[in-house]
Amino acid sequence: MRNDNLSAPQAIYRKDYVAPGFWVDTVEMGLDLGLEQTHVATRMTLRRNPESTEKDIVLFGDGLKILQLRLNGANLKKSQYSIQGETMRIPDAPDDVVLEIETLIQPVKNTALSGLYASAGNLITQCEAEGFRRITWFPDRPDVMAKYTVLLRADKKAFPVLLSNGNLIEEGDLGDGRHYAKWEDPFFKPSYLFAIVAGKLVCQEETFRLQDGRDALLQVWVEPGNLDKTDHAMQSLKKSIRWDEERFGLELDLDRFMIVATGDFNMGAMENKGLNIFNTKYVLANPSIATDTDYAGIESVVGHEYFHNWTGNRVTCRDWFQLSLKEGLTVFRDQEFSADLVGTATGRAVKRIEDVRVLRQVQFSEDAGPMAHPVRPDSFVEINNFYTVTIYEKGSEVVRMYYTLLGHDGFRKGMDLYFARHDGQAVECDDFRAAMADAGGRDLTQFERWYSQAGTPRVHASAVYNAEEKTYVLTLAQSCPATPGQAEKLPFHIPVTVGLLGADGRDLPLHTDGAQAGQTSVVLELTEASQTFIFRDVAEEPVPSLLRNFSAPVVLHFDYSDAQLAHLLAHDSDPFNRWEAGQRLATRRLVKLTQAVQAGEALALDEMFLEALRNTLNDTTLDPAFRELVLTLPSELVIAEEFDEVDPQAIHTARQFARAAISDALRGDLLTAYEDNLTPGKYSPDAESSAKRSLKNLALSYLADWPQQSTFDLALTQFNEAENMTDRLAALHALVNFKGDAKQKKAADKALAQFYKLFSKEALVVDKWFMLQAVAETTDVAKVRELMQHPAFTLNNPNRARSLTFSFCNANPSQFHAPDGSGYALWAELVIALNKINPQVAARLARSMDRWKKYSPALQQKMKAALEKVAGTKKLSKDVAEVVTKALAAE
Ligand code: B3K
Ligand code: ZN
Repeated sequence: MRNDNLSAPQAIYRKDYVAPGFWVDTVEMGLDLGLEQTHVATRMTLRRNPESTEKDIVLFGDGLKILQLRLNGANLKKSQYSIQGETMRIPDAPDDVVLEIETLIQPVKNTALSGLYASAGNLITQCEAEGFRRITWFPDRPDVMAKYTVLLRADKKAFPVLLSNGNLIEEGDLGDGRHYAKWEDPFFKPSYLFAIVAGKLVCQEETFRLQDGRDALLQVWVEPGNLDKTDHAMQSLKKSIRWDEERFGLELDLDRFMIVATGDFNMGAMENKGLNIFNTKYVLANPSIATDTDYAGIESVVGHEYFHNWTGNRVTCRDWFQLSLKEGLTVFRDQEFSADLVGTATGRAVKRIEDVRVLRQVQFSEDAGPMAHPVRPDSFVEINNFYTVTIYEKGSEVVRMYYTLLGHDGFRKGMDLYFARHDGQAVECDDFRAAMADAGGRDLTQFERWYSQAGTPRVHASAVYNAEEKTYVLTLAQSCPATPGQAEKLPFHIPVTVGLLGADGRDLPLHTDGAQAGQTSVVLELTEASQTFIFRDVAEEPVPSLLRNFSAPVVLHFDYSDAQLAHLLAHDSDPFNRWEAGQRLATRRLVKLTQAVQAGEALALDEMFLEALRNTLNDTTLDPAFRELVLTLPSELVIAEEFDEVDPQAIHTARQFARAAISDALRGDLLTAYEDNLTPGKYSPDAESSAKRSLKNLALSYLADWPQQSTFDLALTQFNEAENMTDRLAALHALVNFKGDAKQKKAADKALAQFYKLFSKEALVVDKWFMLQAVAETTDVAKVRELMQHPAFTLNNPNRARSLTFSFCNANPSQFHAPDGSGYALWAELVIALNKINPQVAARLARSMDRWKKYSPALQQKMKAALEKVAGTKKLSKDVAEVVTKALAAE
């Protein structure tokens, strides 16, 4: 875990993969559970793998006290094995081995929240990626799949509930106030899917009839007091099970499926076989504490973890370089699940736009920075640093491209073939690609480059219309910027979905290779550096709608005029590109405004743009959620990507100016939108009412950007009268960011204090309270430091740490990048403090400095100093060391 020699964090390479020397068939574990101390006895049967070049038994362990080590019944002497770092080697073992190991661990001291740890007096595990080795010595690698039986013993009062993977086969009393439970998982699984939970928990449970007629017991376990917040998670679980049956023909393979919520968790959730463990953030909801976004997040994460049961658990990864095999595919599946649940075409588009926004904002930036890596990386120092937006979100885009290339039915055939071939195996990304290629009868050899080449490809489109010949000739050229360790890139296989719009805004019929009669969208396959596509019988000069539905994760350039973009925004039959046209119009203006701010020139927003926004806002035939997306300006981070040298304050000033100008020009329209989209009555998180709230609250936030007493009153009334968290939080946001007078400021502070008082017992709401302040325009470094002194703040809890400090460093750029470097100094202190507590969380925060080379020389110098300060810290975890070393190596 620790790495004192920063100059050379040890990387491991994909090319060095060697199959395990021994397979493990069965694992029996007995755990005597205690917070201070847990005793772990493991008995495993191993069998030599004759196909491996590895001859030793190789086990991994981290921070374990060994009490006993026996091989085939005899104690192993110190001379019979060696331990180096986390690796134990036992040479000269017979072909069939029974290993018995006893270890002692201390859950309360485990602040890294990996392995077995304590949370609110309960015991919880997190084993992915390499946490199992913090419980016992084991061949802790995903290609070693075994059957587990787990016996849990504990004090009845302290740990009335004892859970593990699979089925409960026995439970009973041990006397002395102790009891036991025995669990058996009938499926072979890798150690990273092992889980136990013990403690004071209560559950909501339900029997659910599966499509094949079996009944499954579904349970959602929470701390007492939270039982009234489990309904939405349970509903989401049932929808997930049904959806996987219907869409992919995949059944739940267990009689029992459990979800457990914990407030101390490094990430969102974990797909342990039959015993999913979740961050409370993705389980607990009721209208007064959770927003529409929270409700949607719960549905999608519950789905995601459930879908892993097939894509991840039944078919798992050969090694961690293949992580996207399960993550990219499962993200694609959860995105489709959410889209299918909404059902409507615009509903799907709204979901698509939201997903692409995340991709562009975070993944494109990762792909352009020092941590850029392919979807299937070739090396890493710390695997936990590779649970990235590239593996997850870009990985999902790669899966979506198969879907685009093969079509709905073709993709399903590919999935069926993948499971037919690989159920019960640990495989590679190439195996998934082969299943898709074979099922679809397609050559997908070149498609492999999406897995091996990092960086975001650029596609330059240009077109010539020949009025006499009625041809439209579209040329697509691709390139990809260099990334660390990868200077040269070869052409990708890029599906580019294209349509052509006539002057009346309607789609023109397409006559081109591959297009059927009547088709108005066609998937062009760009495989060369440059390719030309000819459309015939094109009656008039069209406006091209390119990369419809964002058919590939690329940056597309086309020299659109403003008029063409306005035309697309008003008419494109592809809702994604309609939105995209609006974003292009906005980005153009925000870049110009930023330059004007820098040059000290007067700022203005043109009527044409305002008119386009006004028309969209007032078009009540459009889904309110879609209008909200069009009216939302590109974020400061997205605007920053347009510049070689980023000026965060100028971008902020420019964007704020644009917001105020829109507020001023569209005032009446915004008020109407506000009034028209009220959702009186009982709260429901359904798509229709949450869409209305999103537009209404966007209108409110715009209105508040052109400060008037009436708007302040509107926000205050909404805050006081809100019957759900979505409206209350949006109102508080408007109040806190209101550029008002002293009296209004006082009233806003009062609301903030009231909010805290009202919800001080709800950890997830207190997180929101910190976050709202972290991203407020006026929150500077000093204010963050003040908030860090608040009694409710702690770095020990990942959600709390993220709510204030991560939000500030990542989502308040104009304050974080204060010219005096105070934000960077704070960042360094935080990373160093977190490094001692929780390396995974520390390494995430360390990523805030990734793009330091994009700032002015003066800022760069200060950022470099902060990075060096962290890099020079003693006992730096390899998690943090990898991130800062790579950042410092950036050119
Ligand atoms: N597979 C887990 C992530 C584990 C992260 C380990 N550092 C959650 C998920 O992707 O579903
Ligand atoms: Zn996942």
